[in-house]
Amino acid sequence: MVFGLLKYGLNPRFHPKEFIKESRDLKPSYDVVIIGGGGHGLAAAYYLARDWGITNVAVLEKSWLGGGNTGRNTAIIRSNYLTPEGVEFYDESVQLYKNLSQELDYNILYSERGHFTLAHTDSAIRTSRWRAEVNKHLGVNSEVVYRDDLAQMVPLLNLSEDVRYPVLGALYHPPGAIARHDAVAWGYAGRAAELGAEIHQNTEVIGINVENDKVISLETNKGTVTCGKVLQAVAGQSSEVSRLAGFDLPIRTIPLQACVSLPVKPILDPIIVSGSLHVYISQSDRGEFVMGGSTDPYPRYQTSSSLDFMEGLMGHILELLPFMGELPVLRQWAGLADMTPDFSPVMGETPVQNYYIDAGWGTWGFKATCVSGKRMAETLATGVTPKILEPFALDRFRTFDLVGEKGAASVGH
Ligand code: FAD
Ligand code: PYC
Repeated sequence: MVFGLLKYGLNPRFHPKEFIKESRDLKPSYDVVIIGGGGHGLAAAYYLARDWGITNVAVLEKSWLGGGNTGRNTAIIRSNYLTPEGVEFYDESVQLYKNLSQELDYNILYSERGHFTLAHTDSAIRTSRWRAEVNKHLGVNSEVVYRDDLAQMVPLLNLSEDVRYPVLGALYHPPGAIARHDAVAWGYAGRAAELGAEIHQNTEVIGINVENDKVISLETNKGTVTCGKVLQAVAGQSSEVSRLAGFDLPIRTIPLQACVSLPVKPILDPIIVSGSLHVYISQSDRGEFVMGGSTDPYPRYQTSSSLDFMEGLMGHILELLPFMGELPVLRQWAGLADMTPDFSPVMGETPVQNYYIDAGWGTWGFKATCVSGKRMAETLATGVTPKILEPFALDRFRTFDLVGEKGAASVGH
């Protein structure tokens, strides 16, 4: 190995394989332009090429691939939602995720851990039963477990009754998983580029030209690009970008913070969430404890971290897992969560013809990367909204046909 490193490291004629084929100049025109090089935009580019043979595609990313929420999330993947529409949708993503490393030939470190949503009150137990029933009805593995089960299954959990909010039980979801989040973006980018899509980093969309209610071209910091269809997949900037196209979204953008501890040997296998305590925690394959809580208390476009958040989070984490008092926090960061009124995404057509959105991903969109990419690609390619996406149309806020998932969000927000 040492000799190999020296041989190749010092050899000027050895060029490592370029994993993501770099695109240089923008062409004047594309069949499809995707705004946003996060997991969702890159997955859509990949499925457009793989499933529909559409490769005259450009992904425009204003900074670097996965530098938005894709590289900032806590990587939890699950389908234990509350509504039948949500469960069916997220379950399709979980199924796609399971085989993604093989499919992309890129290790996304998918790791099935089991996911526990703790219940500290009778009403939380009732919601857990409700979710378990809806999940089972749709073939998703979830069940309610109680204190004796938890003592066996998560021995590190503090089950004392002498705390502010004793644990009564939990919704247990065995397929709950984590993955290496930026590898998901890189894997999709690599394969999409290999199939012919162009990926342009440092390329920001700054204007959208609409004529007779139809998108015609985009203004970027590198010039004008005409386009057949456009997919907007910009997560925390959704309202800003849709405004460039001339319409508003029912979204409030609120920072969501997270942090990791120093890495230690593996001691916590499952993912633990407490809605009442507003915390969630898992241990990554690197050994770091990955932790987060609620969104910040007010909307704004800032990704600064706060001591306030850290104090609140740690107060609750120490109650659940007292050994965490031994571990220093290593890093803290924030992303921008686009919150919809019903805690479900917005996908599909917009008031502007040929302009589609994939938005409203709040605190829940990483797990949906595969399904949204695949199904948005189908929508763009066929011009028809697939059945599985119909409940998530923008129009639902006019007809008040909401898909209420607040009770299944990771924590209360
Ligand atoms: P992004 O990855 O944000 O990509 C959008 C891209 O668009 C960005 O790279 C941005 O630079 C680019 N862009 C913006 N404007 C423009 C423009 N004008 N021109 C060109 N490019 C532009 N979800 C889960 O399912 N599980 C979790 O455990 C989880 N934890 C989270 C923890 C935190 C702290 C945060 C912040 C979010 C979490 N989420 C989680 C939510 C999840 O991260 C997002 O919903 C998801 O990553 C959205 O992916 P995306 O590809 O749509 O957006
Ligand atoms: O959707 O499971 C989730 C999640 C966990 C943390 C943030 N979102």
